[in-house]
Amino acid sequence: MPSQASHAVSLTRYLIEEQRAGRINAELRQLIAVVARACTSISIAVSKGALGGVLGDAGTGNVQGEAQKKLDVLSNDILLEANAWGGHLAACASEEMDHSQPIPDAYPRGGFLLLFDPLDGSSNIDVNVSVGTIFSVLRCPEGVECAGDEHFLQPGREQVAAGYCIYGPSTMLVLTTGHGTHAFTLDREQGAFVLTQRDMRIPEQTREFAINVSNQRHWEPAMQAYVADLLAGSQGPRGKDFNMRWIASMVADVHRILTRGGIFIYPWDRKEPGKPGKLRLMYEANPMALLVEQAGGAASTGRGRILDLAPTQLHQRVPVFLGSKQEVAAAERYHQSAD
Ligand code: AHM
Ligand code: MG
Repeated sequence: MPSQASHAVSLTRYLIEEQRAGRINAELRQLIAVVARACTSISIAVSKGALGGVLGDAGTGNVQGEAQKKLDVLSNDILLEANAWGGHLAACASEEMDHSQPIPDAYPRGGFLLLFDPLDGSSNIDVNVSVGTIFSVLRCPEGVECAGDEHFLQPGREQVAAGYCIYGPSTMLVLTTGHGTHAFTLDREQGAFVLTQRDMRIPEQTREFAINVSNQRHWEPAMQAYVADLLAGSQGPRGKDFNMRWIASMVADVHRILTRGGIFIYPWDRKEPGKPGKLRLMYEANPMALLVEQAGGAASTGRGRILDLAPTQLHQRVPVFLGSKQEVAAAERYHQSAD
C-alpha cells in the first residue's frame, strides 16, 4: 500500500504544476519558494521562544514610530537575506524599513517587487500567541533599472502573488497567485510545506466579527451604528446573534475567517491624527484582500474595494473590512448611508 506521504502535494510540486499550466513563470515560482524557505527559518526562530533568546524589544523603532521586537528585526533580516541573491527580484519593501531597498549591485536583478510585514502581530510574540509573515508580489515596471518607493505604488489588483505564513500550533503558508487561495502545512520532519487545503472558500454569511472594541470612542458614527446593531443581536435590526473574536494578530484573525467565515474590521478612527486606521495598505491590506477575494470573500475600506485604491505612499494606512461577502456589504451600507 502506498504511504500517505506519496500522495502529498508539496509546495514545490504545486508550484511546478502551476508553471506547467502557464499560470506562473519560473521566476515567480522561485521567488515564492524562497519566501517559503525564509518563512520556515522564521518559524524555527519563533518556536524557540525564550530558549532562542529572541523575545523582547530590540531597543529600536520603525518608520511608523512603533517599538521593534527582536523577532521583527530578525524576521526582516531573514527575508532580505534569503531574497537578495536569487535573481528574481528588483527590490524589497518592508514594514520595518523606512524605504524600499533595491537588490544589491553584487547580484542580478529580476522582474518582481516584494513587500512584506516580516512579523505581523508583534504584540503577541512575548505571550506565545500566533504571529505571522504577510507578503505581496508586484511586477517591476518595464525599463526600471533601480526600483525605488514610487515603483511599488501600484493598486492591489496588480499583485501577481500574495500570501501569509502563520506561526501557530502548526505553521501554515496560505498562498494565491490569482487562481484561488490554497493552504500548505509545514511538515517539520521533511522540512517541506504540504498542500492541505486546495481552494479555501469563505462562507458568504456569518455570525462572527473581529474588531478591537476598545477603540469604539474613536470611531465615526457609521461604525458606531454598525457595531451597535451587531451587539444588539437577534432583538436588533440584524435579527441574529453575533459572536466576537479578536486575536490582535491580523494573520491569525484572517486565517480563522478563511477557515470558517467572519468579518475582520480595523476601521478609520481618530486615535492618531492624520492616520486613517492602523493597518498598512501595501503589505497588510492588499495581500489579505487578494487572498480573501480569491476565496470568494470581499475586502473593502467601508467605502470601496481595497484592491482598487491607488496608493500614494509606501507606508500608507487604510481602513479594512474583510471576510464574508454579505457581511462586508452590510458594513458598507452603514457607511454609504452616512455619506
Ligand atoms: P503590527 O504589524 O505592528 O504587528 O500591527 C498590526 C497588528 C495586526 O496584526 C492586528 O490586527 C492589529 O495590529 C492589532 O491592533 P490592536 O493592538 O489595536 O488590537
Ligand atoms: Mg502588521
